[in-house]
Amino acid sequence: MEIMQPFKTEVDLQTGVFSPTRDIITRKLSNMATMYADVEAAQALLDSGDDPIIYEVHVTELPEVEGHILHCTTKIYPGKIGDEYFMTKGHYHAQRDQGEVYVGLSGEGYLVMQTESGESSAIAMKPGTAAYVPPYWAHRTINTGSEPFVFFAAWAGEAGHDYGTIERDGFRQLIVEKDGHLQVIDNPKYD
Ligand code: PAN
Ligand code: ZN
Repeated sequence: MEIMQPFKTEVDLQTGVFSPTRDIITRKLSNMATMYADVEAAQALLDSGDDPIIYEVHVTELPEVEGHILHCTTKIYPGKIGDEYFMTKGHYHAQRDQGEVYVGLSGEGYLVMQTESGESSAIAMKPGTAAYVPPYWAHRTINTGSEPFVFFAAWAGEAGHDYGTIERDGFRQLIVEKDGHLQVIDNPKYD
């Protein structure tokens, strides 16, 4: 591996914005409409001409190879599709034996995880929460508050991302608001 020069990024702890500006990935509802449990509600919103930004990811550009530590901030906007809060797509790491660390910066949310052998976990996050995604756990974050939920993440360069498994199967647990209360429920479409 070549010697790289050290560098730093100033992170706005409220918004997650990187300075100097790095790459920004924007995910709109149209990029993930079928991932919400209430597909009809998602489609109705799109049909009305509304395609809200669900989340943005500010990423450092680093080689995706062993030895490097990739890092980014994610800002999930507040909102719901049907009863389900705005969330990330979620993924397994392509190399399943690679973990990750998340640190809550602002707002509040949940980190939902699951393994391919049937385990599930839902961890509440707030500013200052360092949450660990161990190897083999798929992970998705959800904004359960009324302000943007912002967190920092760091993971191994060789981990890679497998979105297809979650796009096909979804998550076992959903984070929804029912009767004005947050609930962690079983996904009726998961089998
Ligand atoms: C995070 C996620 C980020 C966006 O950096 O990539 O929060 O979520 P999706 O990748 O599921 O769209 C991470 O887990 N990296 O490995
Ligand atoms: Zn990850």
